[in-house]
Amino acid sequence: MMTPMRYVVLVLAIIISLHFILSFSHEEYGRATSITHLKEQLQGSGKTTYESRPAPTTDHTSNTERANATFVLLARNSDLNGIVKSVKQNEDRFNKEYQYPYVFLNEEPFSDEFKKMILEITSSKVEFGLVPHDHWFQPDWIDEKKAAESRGQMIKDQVIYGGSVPYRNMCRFNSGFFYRHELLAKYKYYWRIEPDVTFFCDLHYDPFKVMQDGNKVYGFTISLYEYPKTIPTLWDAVKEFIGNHSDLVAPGNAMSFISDDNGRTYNNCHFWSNFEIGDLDFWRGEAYSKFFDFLDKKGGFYYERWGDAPVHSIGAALLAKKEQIHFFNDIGYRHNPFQHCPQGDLHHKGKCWCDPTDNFDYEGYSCLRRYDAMF
Ligand SMILES: Nc1nc2c(ncn2[C@@H]2O[C@H](COP(=O)(O)OP(=O)(O)OP(=O)(O)O)[C@@H](O)[C@H]2O)c(=O)[nH]1
Ligand SMILES: [Mg+2]
Repeated sequence: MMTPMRYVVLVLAIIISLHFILSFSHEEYGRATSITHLKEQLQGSGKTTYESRPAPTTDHTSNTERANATFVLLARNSDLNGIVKSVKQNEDRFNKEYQYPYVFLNEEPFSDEFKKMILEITSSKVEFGLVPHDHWFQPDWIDEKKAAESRGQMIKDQVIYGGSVPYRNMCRFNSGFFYRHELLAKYKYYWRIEPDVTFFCDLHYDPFKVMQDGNKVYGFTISLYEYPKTIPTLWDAVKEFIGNHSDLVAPGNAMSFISDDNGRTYNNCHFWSNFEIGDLDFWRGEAYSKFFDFLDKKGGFYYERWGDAPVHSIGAALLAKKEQIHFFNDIGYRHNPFQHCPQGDLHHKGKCWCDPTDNFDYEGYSCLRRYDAMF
């Protein structure tokens, strides 16, 4: 006869044996029930800066086929409607096939509503990150009196966003900090997406693979002239940098895209950075890091209103070979008030829904001709 105590011991022994058998035979079970995992569950993940949803288990494409890449979206909670429009189109035109992950960044925590809406419209892995304070806000060493005077003058001169400090924080963050965020550390390529943009065409290939296979560092769809009033001393700073660091300037670079007199003056051409597909390692590398630090110390992000578009464009044009900058001609794209609408065969292939006659490529204010002329 077995006493009740013996029953309890027997049942416990069976449960423990089953646990060990399952731990060895089923990797997922072992991971889920490991002491470390249970400890993490009790304590939280230990990361205070972000929350995330893991990659889907029904991944259509194997990791070996995909590039090491992510979408990056900097946004405020109030940008939710515009962000949802952009992400939904990105999913429909491209990403539902590939399921590349998303990283959302904000200097304030994302609201539950924001996170819920995003998770509704993609089944990809999504991470929500907080921008570290020092990567966002105006540094203490900036002379606020001087900065305020400049903002006042720009308001008088009706410079767009001329009076805005948050806009300047955003431009500086995008110029020199986004690629250092811990959530991006594991990725090599990124695709920047903004609120309220339009993707017109179906993409039948993986642009990240184009970057990877062609050793590209920067991809664009629209290029145009910067407002000179936002960057009065930027080119002087760039020339000083080139003078001090000629070794960092790439041979065969794209100087002729940004200067018509071999570097004496800036022609204000830049790639429109609200769309970017780029190599994070290029921004994180020695040449661009030194370039950004040098510009940052000049204070022009606050004393003027240097944008991330000219800063990225000049950096890519000078510190990479011109062939490493790629025009994504078949990506139909709009960020108000301009759009790139693929022409002819490309329009047909992508089943694009933009009006081919509404195309910025060779309008007077576009810089695409200068890009074409390099090749
Ligand atoms: N978290 C956060 N994101 C911002 C802030 N300002 C701008 N952004 C984001 O930064 C990107 C660029 O800002 P936009 O306001 O679109 O700037 P823009 O493209 O020059 O101007 P628009 O013509 O208004 O689109 C977008 O992804 C915005 O959502 C801010 O203060 N905080
Ligand atoms: Mg925008």
